[in-house]
Amino acid sequence: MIIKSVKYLTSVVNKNKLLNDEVCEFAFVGRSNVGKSSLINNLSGTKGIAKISSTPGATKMINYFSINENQARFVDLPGYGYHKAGKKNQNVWSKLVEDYLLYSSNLKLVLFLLDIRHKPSELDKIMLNFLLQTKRNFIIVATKADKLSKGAQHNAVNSIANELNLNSQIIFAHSSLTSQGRKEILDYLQSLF
Ligand SMILES: Nc1nc2c(ncn2[C@@H]2O[C@H](COP(=O)(O)OP(=O)(O)OP(=O)(O)O)[C@@H](O)[C@H]2O)c(=O)[nH]1
Ligand SMILES: [Mg+2]
Repeated sequence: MIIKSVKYLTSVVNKNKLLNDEVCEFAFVGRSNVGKSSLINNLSGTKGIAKISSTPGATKMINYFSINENQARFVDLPGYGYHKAGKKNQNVWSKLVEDYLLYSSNLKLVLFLLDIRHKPSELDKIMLNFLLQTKRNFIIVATKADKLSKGAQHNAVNSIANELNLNSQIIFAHSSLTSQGRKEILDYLQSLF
């Protein structure tokens, strides 16, 4: 997929406001801080379109971005798994993410992000099962690949595949710093049209 333009469209906090038209959507799911907004910016080739924060839990709304004047949309979903000190169970799982995955009629593919350096958490596994239950199409993006050598990346991708019982073919190692994996992911998105 060649991205010529990306524009912020709107943000919603309620399932009744989900966009509902003919445009296909690619949604980004993963724990807080895993690199969802950075991946959107990197794929877009525009720095700073999606807000990046070093504070976990920064994205609390569903943010929609229009690609190539509505050829498709990127959907930045709130991250999960963030405990604010003293506020137990706050934001562990946003109902909004669940609602989007259950009810969006536009969703074509979920890009499910996992940090390449870490074993998937219990919440990651719950999310994976949720995606399998809802029968949503997904790929795994193993983020922050620049933090590992090429050899270590290969091992990490295989261990994520083993841990989650998935084919390593659907796991894309990616770095928002070096753009490693960007072309492969965009080619995959293109193949869905
Ligand atoms: N080294 C490296 N750092 C990254 C990469 N992607 C993201 N980061 C850093 O990880 C932190 C979180 O990135 P975000 O893109 O804001 O993460 P997010 O998943 O959108 O986080 P929430 O909106 O809180 O759910 C930031 O400090 C980024 O600079 C990457 O590919 N490589
Ligand atoms: Mg974000």
